[in-house]
Amino acid sequence: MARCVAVIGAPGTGKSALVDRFCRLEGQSPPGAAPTPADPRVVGFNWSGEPWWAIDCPGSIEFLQESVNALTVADAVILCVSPDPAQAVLAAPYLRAVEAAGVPAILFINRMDEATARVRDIVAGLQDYANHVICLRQVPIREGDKVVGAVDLISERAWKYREGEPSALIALPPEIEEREHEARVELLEHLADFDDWLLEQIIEDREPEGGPVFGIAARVLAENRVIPCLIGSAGHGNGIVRLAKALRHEAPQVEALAARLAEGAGTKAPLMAATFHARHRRHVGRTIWLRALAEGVRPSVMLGGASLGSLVDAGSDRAGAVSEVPAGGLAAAVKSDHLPGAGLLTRDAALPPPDWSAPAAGQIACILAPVNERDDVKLSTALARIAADDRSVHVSQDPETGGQRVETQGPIHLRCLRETLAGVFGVETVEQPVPPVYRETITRRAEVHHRHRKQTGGAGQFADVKLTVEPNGRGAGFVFDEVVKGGAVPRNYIPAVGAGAEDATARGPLGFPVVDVRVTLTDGQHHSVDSSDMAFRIAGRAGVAEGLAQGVSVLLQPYHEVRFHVPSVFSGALVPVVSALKGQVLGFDRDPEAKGWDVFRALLPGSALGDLAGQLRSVTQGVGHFDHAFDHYQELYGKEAEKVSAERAEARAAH
Ligand SMILES: Nc1nc2c(ncn2[C@@H]2O[C@H](COP(=O)(O)OP(=O)(O)OP(=O)(O)O)[C@@H](O)[C@H]2O)c(=O)[nH]1
Ligand SMILES: [Mg+2]
Repeated sequence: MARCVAVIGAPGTGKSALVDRFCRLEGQSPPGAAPTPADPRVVGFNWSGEPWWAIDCPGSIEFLQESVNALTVADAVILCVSPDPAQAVLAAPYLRAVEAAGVPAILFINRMDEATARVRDIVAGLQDYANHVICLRQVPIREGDKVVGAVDLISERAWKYREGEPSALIALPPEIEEREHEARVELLEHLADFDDWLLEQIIEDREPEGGPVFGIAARVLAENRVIPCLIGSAGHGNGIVRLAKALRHEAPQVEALAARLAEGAGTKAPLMAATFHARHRRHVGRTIWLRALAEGVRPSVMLGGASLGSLVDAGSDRAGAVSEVPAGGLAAAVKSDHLPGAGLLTRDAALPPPDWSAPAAGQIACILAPVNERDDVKLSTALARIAADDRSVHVSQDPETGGQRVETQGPIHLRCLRETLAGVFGVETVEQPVPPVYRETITRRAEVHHRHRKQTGGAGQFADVKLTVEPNGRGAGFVFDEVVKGGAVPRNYIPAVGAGAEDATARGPLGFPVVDVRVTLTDGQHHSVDSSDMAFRIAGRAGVAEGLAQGVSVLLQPYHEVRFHVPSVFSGALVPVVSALKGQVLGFDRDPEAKGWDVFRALLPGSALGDLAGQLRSVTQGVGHFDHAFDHYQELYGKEAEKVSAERAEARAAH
């Protein structure tokens, strides 16, 4: 039965080089690069008489969702890391995703040809970000500074690396015996935490044999108890066979994945398949990548509530049709628009993907407008289709401008999205900044008297109102009230005055919507023939507009509560970032959901959100992210306020 491994990790850690090596294990030539930086590369290969699939995920943190999606369909994951302990933090987002997913994971310290640090220090650096114990399974053999081979700590066999070829078995070099013994004891102790037999052997001071220990290692990985760590160099082809053997013996079969997914989804109906990627192409339409979790996935069967279209090879999706995907196999579906880009499929329904795979909040926002105005509808349709498949894109209508507000994970993600819009959907776009949502209010109470009277031809219009317009508490919004006595304004007209008052708050003297104002109708007059709802509404609006003009306006700027999710080592570095943006630090706590991470909370003015992703990434080596929610409005005075008001006036004059 085919098994599937997701290969994830920070950029340049050698994921693609490793997957190429897997292909070459049995002489297959590796396929070319993924079509775009946003796409995973899906590669099928054979190994020891068994079919395998590797999902070579993009490394950029902006496409982390692709790695997360791949975790939903993988039997095991290989997390590639650099041998530099200073870069351990770059693996933190991936360790976080792996632990949230509960998928068996193997760490692969790649680029050992460049390693200068001790392997135990590299592992210690990574351990800061993992709740699972990371178990070193090999120790390197060094000649001078150079790593020339490795010892397997279970079999206690030593291997000398050979350039681009399988390593040669050698006798255990005497100088490494002590280190080997120490590391082996540590490994066995970790494994013994999950195996009574092994614990007994250790207590009785017996040397356990390799065979049973390999069996324990396989079970412990399948049960997701520890994260084993292997070492090598994809670039030089070293340690690859050992890693591939670990996969072959230790990665669970697809039934384990199907059971885990079904339990998470709480479904009784058998899961037939899971989808993990979608791509739109001009003329071809939409292609969806899936993994069969059971037998019986073939064209025209019921899958996900409708008939499945055709299937093509998952690796070279231009190649021939596939008539059946065996359980565990991958394929790409075309003409199956009912399938979600990521989801779990029974025969009759498409269920949502697991909760732990939920997307991150958008990190940068802009408004996308079509270059050609006629493409308005086309743009919104295309954006809706893209966002349905890529959950890390968030599209909404901007309440201020009515335009298409698009939030992505960063500038490369946005560029890829715009290329898809242009190349696939034929919509060229321009990027516009999201205007900050300023508001205004008044600081002084005003009393106004407004009479609306019109005598044109037939029926006239008459309404007379006396109003107080006064500041309301911050955040209390707009309130309309009345204290009219003796029917001076008949009851049935009062709601019209209120509606008119509210109309007037749509735009205040500074040009922004008015909030936190209380309007009270105190008195007035009516006419038995000429008064109407309309007349009172007009009077209410004009009266409140006058009151606002007298009330001394101030600008209000929005403040958001921002939650930064960062490895704890960076929390201190956020303090100056928040101060420079005129924000206020609220505090930080350990993130209960991710080892080694903090949630750092701050209040920041809305105008700071635009550049926040860039600043956050520069102080967290690219790995931090944030989410935010509107918190409150706060007065803005002085030069800044003048600048905003002047810009608003200019914008209105231009329209
Ligand atoms: N020295 C050395 N270089 C390596 C090794 N593995 C990969 N490389 C090189 O590192 C660079 C990046 O390797 P890739 O395989 O493209 O890395 P990746 O993780 O797929 O990168 P992204 O897909 O961009 O995230 C390439 O130039 C590789 O040739 C290795 O073991 N040793
Ligand atoms: Mg790559």
